[in-house]
Formats: sequence, C-alpha cells, structure tokens
Amino acid sequence: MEFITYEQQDFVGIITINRPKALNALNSSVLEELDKTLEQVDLANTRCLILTGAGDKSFVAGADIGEMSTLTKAEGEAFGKKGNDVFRKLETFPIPVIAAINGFALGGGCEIAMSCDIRICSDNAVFGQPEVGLGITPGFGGTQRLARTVGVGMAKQMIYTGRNIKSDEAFRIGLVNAVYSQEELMDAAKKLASTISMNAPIAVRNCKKAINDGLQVDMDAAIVIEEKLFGDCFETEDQKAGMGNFLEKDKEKKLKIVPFQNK
Ligand code: DAK
Repeated sequence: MEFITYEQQDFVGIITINRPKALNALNSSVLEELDKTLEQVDLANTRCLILTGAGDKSFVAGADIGEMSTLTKAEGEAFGKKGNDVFRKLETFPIPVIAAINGFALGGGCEIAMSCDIRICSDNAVFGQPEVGLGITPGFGGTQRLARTVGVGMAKQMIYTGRNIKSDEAFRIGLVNAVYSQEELMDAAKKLASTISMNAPIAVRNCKKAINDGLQVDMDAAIVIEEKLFGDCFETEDQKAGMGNFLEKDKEKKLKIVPFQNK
C-alpha cells in the first residue's frame, strides 16, 4: 500500500495514514487503502485498533481539496459515498478503534476521528470543520457526529463559524478524552488499547455494539438490545472463567485467565 501502514503489536493493530507531504489529507486512494486495511484486519487475533497519522504535524488535514476541487456533482457524490462507507466501517468495526490525533484534524480529519470509539490527542492538535469557508457542508458525517459528540450548540458554533479549536478546548467540550505531549501520545494510545485488549474480547465487542446500536433507538428498544448482547456473554469461556475466578477468590488464577479466550 502507498498511503497506509499497518503494524500489529500483540492484540493491538496500529493503522497509520501515511501521506505526510499533504498533511495526510484523504484522497480516493487513501480511502480505498483504508477500506482494504480494515477488511484485512485479523479479527481472531486483534482486539483493539489505533488510528493515527504519519509525522508530528498532522493527523488528517481533511479531504483532499485538490482532488475535490474539480469534481462534478456525480463525482462528488461518489467521493462522499467512498468516504462515508469507510467511516461507517470504522464506526461499526467489531472491535474498538482509538484515534490518536497527533496534529491537525480538520474537516474530514475531525470527521474520521469522530468515527472512532475513543479520541485522545497531542497538545499540538487542532480541530475544526472549516467546510463552510470552502463553500461546502461537512460531507463525511460532521454535521451528525459532531452534534452527537459535543452537543448541538457547540457543534453548530464550530460548523457555522468554521473556527478551529486547540487541544485544550477540544478536551473541555468533550471532543477528546485526554491530551498528552507529542512524545507521550502513542504510548498512551498503546497503553489504553492494551488495557482494553486484556478484557474479555466478546464482552468488549458486545459493549461497543450495545452502545452504538442502542443510541439509534428509544430506551425501551435499547434495553432489549443490551439484554440480548448481555445474554450472549453467557455462552463464552470468558464469562465462566471470569466469574469462577472471582468466586474462588483466586487472585493468581485471575491473572492466569488473561488474555481471555474467544468463544
Ligand atoms: N487537501 C490537500 N492538500 C492539503 C490539505 C488538504 N486538505 N491540507 C494541506 N495540504 C497540503 C498543502 O497543499 C501543502 O502541499 P504543498 O503545497 O506542500 O504541495 C502541504 O499539505 C502542507 O500544507 P501547508 O503548506 O498549507 O501547511 P501549513 O502548516 O502552512 O498549514 C493547514 C497547515 C492544515 C492549516 C493548512 O494546510 C490548511 O488549512 N489545510 C486545509 C485544511 C482544510 O480546510 N481542511 C478541510 C478540507 S474540506 C464530501 C465529503 C467530505 C468532505 C467534503 C465533501 N462529499 C460528501 C463529497 C470533506 C471536506 C474537507 O475535509
């Protein structure tokens, strides 16, 4: 692949968007390669993904403005669909995805981060939806995911003004969960991913599905979704081992069941 690198460290997969000369802007090739990379993740041996950008300046500086500038209406729609499909694939990917945002996350960059489960960033990170300044609306789900992530009022302010915000403000409004120095960011992301990957993998997957699917429906239906996914866990080795060890008060054994087995 030309623009994506993939590295596996134990149960954690690290996807890096590697187009630093264009500040990792998303062109069609990047989107296609990202889609292919996600298709190829070995889900039997991977429990958490980290998504980051190459270099120390930018996570993703948006969709590629050069490529978009000459699109016809039909081509614009096709480009939008390509992006939306891969962003949705990330959002509904069976295992958690952590965005390690190491610099600019503008336009499509902010949008791809919001398609991930968890966002953490470096102190030089800058977020924004500058599309209205380019004569377009956010096209990769920004109007929807930003409002759901930081609330309607703050999302509208960011989108209508096109104003960028820095890492401290992103933390204050809940767009990111934590801010680290540039040097610390990847270690923090790996530590978080490793903590997640030491827990029962089917339970973690079911939690993601319950949260995502439950948010799309009313509370009565959401609770039914949770019940079903909770019930599924009782067919797993992890549930038997995890609860058995607790009841036996066997701390040694408790450690030994890590890493958990799959169903
Ligand atoms: N696209 C293409 N190239 C980009 C780019 C981008 N978004 N951002 C940066 N680059 C390139 C620059 O052109 C430059 O290339 P060279 O001139 O060296 O060849 C190189 O990266 C370095 O950038 P700068 O020289 O500008 O670096 P600075 O440090 O001075 O400034 C910056 C960094 C991030 C502030 C600046 O590059 C910037 O403002 N970039 C654009 C940010 C932006 O507006 N992003 C949002 C793009 S709009 C849709 C679906 C999705 C979308 C739209 C439609 N449909 C449904 C169809 C999404 C839209 C967007 O994301």
